[in-house]
Amino acid sequence: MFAVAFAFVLPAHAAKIPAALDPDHDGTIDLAEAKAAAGALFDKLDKDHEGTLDIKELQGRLSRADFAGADPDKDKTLTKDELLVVVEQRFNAANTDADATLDAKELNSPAGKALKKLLK
Ligand SMILES: [Ca+2]
Ligand SMILES: [Ca+2]
Ligand SMILES: [Ca+2]
Repeated sequence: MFAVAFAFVLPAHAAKIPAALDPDHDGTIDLAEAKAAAGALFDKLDKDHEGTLDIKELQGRLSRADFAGADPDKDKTLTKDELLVVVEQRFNAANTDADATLDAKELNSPAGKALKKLLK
């Protein structure tokens, strides 16, 4: 597991992290921040307040294939928990140094961009 968390390191390129994804302004995104952003987005997109999102409500944030993979119960909708699983998968895929946070460089990698697209 992670022995040390570099919580006090402020990268010079902190400005490249979208402010909405980094509420504590430490220049990195941790999983809690990514999940909080996803949760807020979910509530915003769930216009009929059913507690689920269909692929239309996601407005292109997930491809059909990714949507199908994120919907193990095949009911054609994602619950918040199902969406958060995808967020966590993309977060982990982007976090190549496994330090529990995404820095600007990781966020701008292909895996990081996939996460950003999902959280936009
Ligand atoms: Ca942060
Ligand atoms: Ca589902
Ligand atoms: Ca990292």
